[in-house]
Order: sequence, then C-alpha cells, then structure tokens
Amino acid sequence: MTVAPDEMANAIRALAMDAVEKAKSGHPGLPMGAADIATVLFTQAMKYDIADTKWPDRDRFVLSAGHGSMLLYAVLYLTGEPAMTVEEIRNFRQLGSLTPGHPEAGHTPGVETTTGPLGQGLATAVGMALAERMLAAEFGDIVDHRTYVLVGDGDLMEGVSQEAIAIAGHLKLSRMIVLHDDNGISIDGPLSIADSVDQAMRFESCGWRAERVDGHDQKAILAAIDRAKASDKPSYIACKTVIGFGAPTRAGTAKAHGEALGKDEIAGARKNLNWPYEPFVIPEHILSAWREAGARSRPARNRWIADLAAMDPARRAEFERRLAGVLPASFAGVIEAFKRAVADDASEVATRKASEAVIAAIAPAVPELITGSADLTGSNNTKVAATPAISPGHFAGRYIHWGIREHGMAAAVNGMALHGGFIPSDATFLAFADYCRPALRLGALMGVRAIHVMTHDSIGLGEDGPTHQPVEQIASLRAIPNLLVFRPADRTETVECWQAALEARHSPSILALTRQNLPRVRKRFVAENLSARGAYELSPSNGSAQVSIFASGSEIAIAIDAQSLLAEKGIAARVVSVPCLDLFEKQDHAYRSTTIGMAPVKVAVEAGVRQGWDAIIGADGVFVGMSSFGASAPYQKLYEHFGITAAHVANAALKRLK
Ligand SMILES: Cc1ncc(C[n+]2csc(CCOP(=O)(O)OP(=O)(O)O)c2C)c(N)n1
Ligand SMILES: [Mg+2]
Repeated sequence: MTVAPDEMANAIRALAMDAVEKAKSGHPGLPMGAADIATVLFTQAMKYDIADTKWPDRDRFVLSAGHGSMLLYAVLYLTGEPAMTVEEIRNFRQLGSLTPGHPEAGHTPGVETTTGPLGQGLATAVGMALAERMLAAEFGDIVDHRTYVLVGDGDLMEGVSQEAIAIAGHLKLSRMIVLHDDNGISIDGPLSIADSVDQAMRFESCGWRAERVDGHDQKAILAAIDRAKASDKPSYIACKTVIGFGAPTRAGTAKAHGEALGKDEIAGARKNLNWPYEPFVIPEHILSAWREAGARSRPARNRWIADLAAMDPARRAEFERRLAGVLPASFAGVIEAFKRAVADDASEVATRKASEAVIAAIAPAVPELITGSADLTGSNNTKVAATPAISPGHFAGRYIHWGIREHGMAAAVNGMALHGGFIPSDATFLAFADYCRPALRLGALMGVRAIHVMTHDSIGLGEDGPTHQPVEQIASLRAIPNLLVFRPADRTETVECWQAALEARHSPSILALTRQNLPRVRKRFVAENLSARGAYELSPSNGSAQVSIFASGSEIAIAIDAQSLLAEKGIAARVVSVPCLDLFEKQDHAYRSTTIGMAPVKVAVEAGVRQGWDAIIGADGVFVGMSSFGASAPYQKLYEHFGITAAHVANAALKRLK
C-alpha cells in the first residue's frame, strides 16, 4: 500500500499536536508547519540508519529551532529509534522522559546537539560541517556526509547566525544545507513587526547558494536539496510554510507557536488533515512506510562498514581511536617528558607563552587537537608549526582563523567536538568570554570536550585598560556548572592544566592565561598532576600555620612573597595554589579539608572579584582582589593602585591575626 507524502507528514503533525495537548505545554506550530520538510529529509534526502544513531558517517540533522522539539521526537519514533517509544511521546516534557522541552544531546538518542537558545544550533552545525571536511581531508572518503539544519525565523534574527553564515560561506562548507521554516511568524506576531531582511540575499552575499521553495511541496523541497547537494557552496533553502499547518483558526498565526491547541482546534485539524485516528495512534501502513525510511540507508551503512574493514589496519585503528575520543597511547609520556623539561627552566614567562610551548610539544603527538583564534593569533599564542591553517575549500590543516566572531567560534567548536574525531580549541581575550557565553554554557550542558584558550586574564594586561581587563569573568565562568576554569601560575601548572583539560572528556575547559611574564613557582618536578586536584599546598609553612594564603595564576607569586614578609615578622604562613576551583570542589572531603587547613586566618588573592572564593576562605576570610573595573596603565602600577601586592596581603593577614 503506497502512502501519500502528506500522510507521512501528517503523522508528524498529529503526534506533535497530541503530545503538546497532553503536556499542556510545548510548541505545535513548527512541527506542523515544517512536517513536509522533515518528511523529505528523513524519507528521501538524508543518509542515516536509525538502527545506529551513532554511525560516524551519518548525515547530521540539527533542529536549530529547538522549540520545535516534537518534530524531532516524532521523526525518531516514526523512523524506529528503539528508545523513542510512543510512551516517551506521551510523556513529552515530563521528568525523566526522553522527550524534554527542548532537544538535549547525550540525553535522547538521535539528537545531535542541544538546541533551544535560538541561533546556537545553526552555529554549532557549522562546526559539524567543518569537522566533517577536516576529518575527510585526513582520512579520505570514509568520511563523506552532510549537515542539515532546520532554522526558524528566530535563528536567523539572532546575531550569532551572521557569524555562523559568514564563516561557513567563507570556508565553502558545501556540505552544509540550511532549510528555513520560512513561516513569517514568531511569538509577537508577523515577522514584519520587527524584521525586513531578505534572507536569500543575505545568504548569497555571504557566499551561499540560495533559493526559495514552497515548503509544503515535497517534490520541490527534494529538488532544491538535490541542487544544493550538487553545489560547491553551502546552501540556503527558504521553505515557505504555514505555521501550525492544518489547525483551522490558528494556522498562519502566532497563536500556533507555543501553546496547546485545545480540543476544538485539534478536532478541526484532524478534519483538515484527513487524520481520523486516535491520539498517538499511527496506522500500520503509515508507520511501516516510516520504518522503511528509517532503514533506507542500511546498504550504505553496510558498505561503509565493509570499507572500514578494508582500511589499512594501522590507519583504521587510528581512525577508530579518533572517533572514540581516546587520547593517543603516547600522550602521557609526551606530557611527562615536557613537564620534566620545563621543570628546570627558571626564566620568567607569560602563561600564554607557556601554553604555546605546551601546544608545540603535544600537537605532533595529538593530531586531533585543533587550535584557532578569533583574530588574535599573535596574542593568544595558539598557532604552532604542527597546526597549519585551513583555507576556503582546503581543509587539510589544524588551525582555524575564525575572524572576529567569538560567539560563532565557540558554538562551532562545540559542533566539532560533537561531530567527533577532534579535540577542538579556540581562543580570544578573557574579557570577551562574554561574547562566547551562550555557547560556553551549552557546551557545558552537553559535556563536550572543547578547550577555550583565553589570554589577557586580568588587570595584568595593563595599558589596554578596563574594557579589556577581566574582573568578573573568572567568577562568572566558574558559576557555569561543568565548565572547568583553569588559571595556571607558571610553566609547570600550564602543562598540567592543558593535560587536565585534554583528559576531561565530558567537560569544556577555559584556560585563563596571562599576557605578562610570571616567575617560576613550581621548583621541583612532581610526576602527579597536582593542578588536576584543583588546589594543592604549593609552599608549606615553617611550623604550625597561622595564615593560609590561597591564590591562582599571576597572584601566586604575590602570595609567596607575602609568605616571606610574614615569616620576617615571625608569622608562619602557607600558600595553596588554586589553578581550578571547579576541580577542587570535586575532591573528597578529607583532601579538601587538609588542603584548606586549620590556620586561623585565611586569605585569598586573585586579580578578580571575590565571588566564589568564600567556598575556601569562608565569609570572614580576607580577600585581596578587585571590587571595581580596572584602569589603563602599566600593569605594575595597576597592581599597586588596586592594592594587590605582597605587602598588602601580609598586612591584611596581620591585621586579621590581631
Ligand atoms: C536566544 C533565544 N531568545 C528567545 C527565545 C524564546 N523564543 C523561543 S521560540 C521564539 C520565536 C521564534 O520564532 P521562529 O523561529 O519564527 O519560530 P516559529 O514561531 O515560527 O515556530 C522565541 C523568541 C529563545 N528560545 N532563544
Ligand atoms: Mg517563524
């Protein structure tokens, strides 16, 4: 029995309106409007096998308009993802279900990336498309897939979309195909109240191929996708749709966007769509047509498995290691040798330079490490001999010039990590972490291993002044769950923090690094990665400590000088280095309490705001740091001006002792 294309699409529409109705919340408009687009993608255009949603060579599908989650859940159920039962659809938006309000990667099989914050999916997909080309440049045709993105009007209005579109067009990511649910409606009403961009012209001007089709004409959509596949540019297809297609009074209006339709409207939609079936019931002939579609690419997957088996065994092992995200066997040895080598180097160094040396040392042994910068290559120190830059259409390389697009960069780096095969890192100034923040947050929520090198980490950058001097950034980044914020103090800690970041498979990391030179504070080689504990006693006291001084990064040297000043006054003090407060909080109670210690006076020193430090020093601890924005001056003057000096730390401790 042949099933009409609109019956296939109506199955999505019915599941979406029924699930939203049962949950009494959710967004029926997008799934009902974009059902024809999804039907074309999942029954004809895309290469995937629902039997293995992790097949490395599957086409990726990103629902950037994450509020339309029921579209994706319906497709996963219809195509036959075993975990996505009709029970899960009935439990839409309920605790513990596989059908949360917005799609969550790592939670629901078949969801490629977490979406919901508009624009993120599109920018993340750029990283997936880029990773695909870069991996293909390394391993050849065993990597050969596309990245499809469904965007709504909202995704395209968000600023990050411009960064994403511009870099994708520039790099000629021809395997990226964006389908726009061009319904002209968002929450407040018709788009015309707030937007008059010609999207096709916009994409074209960014180096994309663009065209417009009727989003309810499945033949036309497929033909446009076929043309997109043949293009040497990324493609944008505006699919003119009606939001809430089928709903008798709400279709085409903002009322269809984000609330349950209600009994009468649903009854009317069933009539309009010629869908006489009970809620959550998909008739056998339609379900089996969908299930067939879900297995359509099985022969392609079997061919791929055979191709993989036929690969040269050593290359195959390397390819599989890369996809598994396991560091090379040589990694630990390379790190240890380098750490041993720097242990004897007593010269001063900026941690950004120390980081460059780490990258130079490990990049040859860790081919999955990708570096890059948002136009601050010479300041971030992320480019080394082993990381040549890629260029438009040429993806053999390991360095990405992202342009001045911090938000798009951070999102794309998430996408590269999600795609697999790479440990991506990027870079900018720490003050501009704020420009990356939505992507940093999503990366942390998803648990991707992405490493963000953020240099110029305090007033220590000096003359560029308060606009460029991070004050609250470190604290605000520490506030993001599962984001590891590292602030190393010297060469050795910089090696250790890089190592910890690379080994943190399910967390993104920030490496906050200095512009200014710092003295060596770790004087003896220790095999253990002490920074990975988050905090450790760096300089013990001579006798029972009366003062514990906690610090990170550039303020460690100040803490050690303060320790000497106190010793001159007969006060025993110890110094604890805190390169990663987040990791310290994960240590067991015994380690935490011995590291924090029993000294009656606790002092923390960091050239940032106090927030977060009370976890160590308590509410009556002494904090020496910043409580205002910085200023423009040579950095030594600024440290004096803001009172972040050894003398000030020692005096503050003495005062508290009395
Ligand atoms: C960054 C961000 N801002 C705001 C929202 C809230 N929001 C969710 S959907 C939406 C409107 C989106 O319009 P459109 O993409 O056209 O979706 P449609 O109404 O057509 O389904 C808004 C403002 C969000 N999810 N993310
Ligand atoms: Mg819309």
